[in-house]
Amino acid sequence: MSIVKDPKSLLEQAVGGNRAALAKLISAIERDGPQTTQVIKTIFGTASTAYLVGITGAPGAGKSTLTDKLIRCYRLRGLEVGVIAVDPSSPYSGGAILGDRIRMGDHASDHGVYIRSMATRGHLGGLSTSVPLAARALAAAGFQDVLIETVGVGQVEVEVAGAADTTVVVINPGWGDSIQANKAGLMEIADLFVINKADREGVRATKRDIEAMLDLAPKGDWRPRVLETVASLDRGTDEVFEAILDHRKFLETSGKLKEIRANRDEEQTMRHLVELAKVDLATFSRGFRATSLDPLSKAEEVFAAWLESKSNQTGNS
Ligand SMILES: Nc1nc2c(ncn2[C@@H]2O[C@H](COP(=O)(O)OP(=O)(O)OP(=O)(O)O)[C@@H](O)[C@H]2O)c(=O)[nH]1
Ligand SMILES: [Mg+2]
Repeated sequence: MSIVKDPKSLLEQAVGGNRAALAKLISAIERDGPQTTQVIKTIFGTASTAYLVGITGAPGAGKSTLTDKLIRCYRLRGLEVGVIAVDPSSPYSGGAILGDRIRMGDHASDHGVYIRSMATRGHLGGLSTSVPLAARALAAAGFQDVLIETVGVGQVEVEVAGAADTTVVVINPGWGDSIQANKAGLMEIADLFVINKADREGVRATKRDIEAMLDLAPKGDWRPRVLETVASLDRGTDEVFEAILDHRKFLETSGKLKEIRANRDEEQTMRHLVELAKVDLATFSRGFRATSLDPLSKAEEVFAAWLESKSNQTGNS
C-alpha cells in the first residue's frame, strides 16, 4: 500500500492531468486515518466539486450499459466525465467488476473519461462521505461531471442518494413482483426512474405502477420522471441525459443544490467532530474510577466530568 507523503503535490499532479496521481488520491480517500485527513483537507482547500449523478438499481438492471451510453452524451458535448463504480461488498479497490470494464471499454482510451471502482466498506461514513470526496478529487482533475454506479441493496441505495445530486433508479419491466417491500424506499430516493429493458414485456404496467405510487407519495417540488430505455440499443438514453440536466437545473435555480451540498459538508464536519471527541473521551473514560453504575449512567458521569475538566482547562489558560 503506497503512502501519501505529500498530498499537495499529488493533487497538483492530478490537476495537471496525471492519472496515476489521481488514482493515488482516490485510494487515499478509500482508506481511513491521519493521512486521509490530510488528503481531504488538501482537496477541500483547492477544488470545487463535480456534479454527481448516482445510478442505482438491482443487479443486472442495466446500470453499466446505461452509464456507458450516458458517457457518450457527455463526450458529445465536449464534457469530461468521471465514473465511479462502487463495489459495496468488496474491501478492496481496483477489483472492478470485469463486466463494467468491458461495457464501458469503448471509452478506455479516451483521456476525457476516467473510470474507476471504489470500495467503501470500512470507510468512515461509507459511501456518503467517500464518494463526494472522490468527486472533489475528480473535479480538481478536470472532471466536472461524475457518474456513480452502485448496485442498490437497501442501505446502499439510500447512501448513494445521500452522496449524489441527482439519483437515477434503474428498474426493469415486471419490477413489482420482486421488490415489493423496497418500493417505498425507492420513491424517496429517486429523482428519475428509468425502466430499462423496455424491449421486454410489462413496461406499461410497470410505468403505471410507479406513477400511481408517485401520486401517493408526498409531493415535493420535483416530481420524478419515469422514462423507458433499451440501453443495449441506445434507445431512450438521450432523454435520460436531458432529464438529468433538467433536474440539475431545478436544483440550481431553486437553491436546493447549495442546500444539499452545505448539508453534506455539515455532516462531514459533525462526523469528524465526533471522531475527535471520541479519541479524547476514550482516554478520559479509561482514567475514570470504576463504579458500580450501569453503563449509561457511567457514560453520563464520565461526560459531565469530561466537560468539567475541559472548562477547567480553558479557565486556566
Ligand atoms: N434486453 C435487454 N438487455 C439489456 C438492456 N440493457 C442492458 N442489457 C443487458 O443486461 C445485462 C446486464 O447489464 P449491465 O449493464 O451489466 O447491468 P448492471 O445493472 O450494470 O449489472 P451489475 O453491475 O452486475 O449489477 C447485460 O447482458 C446487458 O447487455 C436492455 O435494454 N434490454
Ligand atoms: Mg454494472
